[in-house]
Amino acid sequence: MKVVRSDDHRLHFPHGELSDGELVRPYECPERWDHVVAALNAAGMTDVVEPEHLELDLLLRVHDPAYVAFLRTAWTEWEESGRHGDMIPTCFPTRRMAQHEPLEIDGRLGYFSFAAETAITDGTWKASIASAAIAKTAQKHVSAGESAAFALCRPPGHHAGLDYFGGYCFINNAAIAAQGLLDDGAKRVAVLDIDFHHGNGTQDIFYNRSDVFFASIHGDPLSEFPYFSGFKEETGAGAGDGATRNYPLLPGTTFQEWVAALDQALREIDEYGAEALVVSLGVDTFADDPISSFRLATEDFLMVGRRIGRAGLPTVYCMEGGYAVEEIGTNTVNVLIGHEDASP
Ligand code: SP5
Ligand code: ZN
Repeated sequence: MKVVRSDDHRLHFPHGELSDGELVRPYECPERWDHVVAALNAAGMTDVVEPEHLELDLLLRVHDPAYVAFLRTAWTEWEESGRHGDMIPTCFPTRRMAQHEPLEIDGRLGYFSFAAETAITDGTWKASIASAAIAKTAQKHVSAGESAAFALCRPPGHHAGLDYFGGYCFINNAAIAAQGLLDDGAKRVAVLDIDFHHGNGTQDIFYNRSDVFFASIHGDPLSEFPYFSGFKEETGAGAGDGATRNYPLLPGTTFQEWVAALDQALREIDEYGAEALVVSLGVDTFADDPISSFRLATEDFLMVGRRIGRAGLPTVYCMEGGYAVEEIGTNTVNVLIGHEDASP
């Protein structure tokens, strides 16, 4: 399968992440990418493609124009107002408060985000655009007839909503891929989100739409980030009623329990009649992940890919989370190898 990647991800690396009351080295770090590339090379998956240029208009297919404008100029505004540290939001609108977009950059920073663990830094916009271009390019190959492609996105995307960033995500790469599949002819597309965390951003973007089915398997939001979405009763609204499915699972979930949810999600994607699939591929479900609580083992990821491959749908894999840096490569590539083994 084609692998799309770019070195531009290195432009995004904030100095710290607010975690457990301290500013720590970000879990979402550039070495994650290096380990995935090393594992791809070791597995002989070397059909590498450079990303195409991304038309900014495409961002507006899945994000709000005011949010895109904010993200594009945020760092410049910050510097011009005399700040030099990373942009860490400190004040958020809560229930009933988000009525006016503030004029001042601190206010705008909080208005367009939902979590303070994610900072914007000098190269964040460029890296995020490059990451989205990677998803777009992988999608183009699949729309042109490839059975699968892997978008090695960094920063990840599935927590980025219509008009907000957070959870290490700025632009929703999986949403870009799903929209691209539709624009290039698919009538119905499914996004299967197997990252440990609920894909709140992807859900937000497609919640009212019937042309994208969204299914997410994740840590129960009552105890896991992003805390406020991913509950079972969230099933879509309006035209999208019934086109969202959430499988929250308890901390400590084993592969056997997890895979039962996967099989159910795949059945529902089949019943929906998806013509193409986007997989938000996070491997933070791994037992030794430092910020997550499921118990998948390295070998299990082979089985994950086989099951997805058996669905027989043209598939775009987008890299999301996974913070056990030493193992992220093998775990990710195992999914891709499993997929190739199984796909018809
Ligand atoms: C793409 C993705 O996987 N984003 C995840 C963002 C999670 N950010 C907040 C995590 C808080 C975890 N706190 C546990 C710290 C362990 N000492
Ligand atoms: Zn995650």
